[in-house]
Amino acid sequence: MKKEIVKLEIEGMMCDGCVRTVTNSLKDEKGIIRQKVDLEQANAIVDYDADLTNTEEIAGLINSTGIYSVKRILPV
Ligand SMILES: [Cu+2]
Repeated sequence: MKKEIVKLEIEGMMCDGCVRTVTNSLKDEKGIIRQKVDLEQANAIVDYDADLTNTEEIAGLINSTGIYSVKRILPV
């Protein structure tokens, strides 16, 4: 296990329901350890196991909602 943290800037979140949808897109997915989705900051901080996933895959989970899109992937 190789724990890393990434910040993803997300476009399209308008309310707590959006936060829930984004959270659910990440929760319990392969390699995701913890996710904190913030409406005000329009981002998600994700702890992940770099042995199991990567930042592109994590962004893909959010983009696959079809509603929200990741604008930037930043190291934390
Ligand atoms: Cu919403």
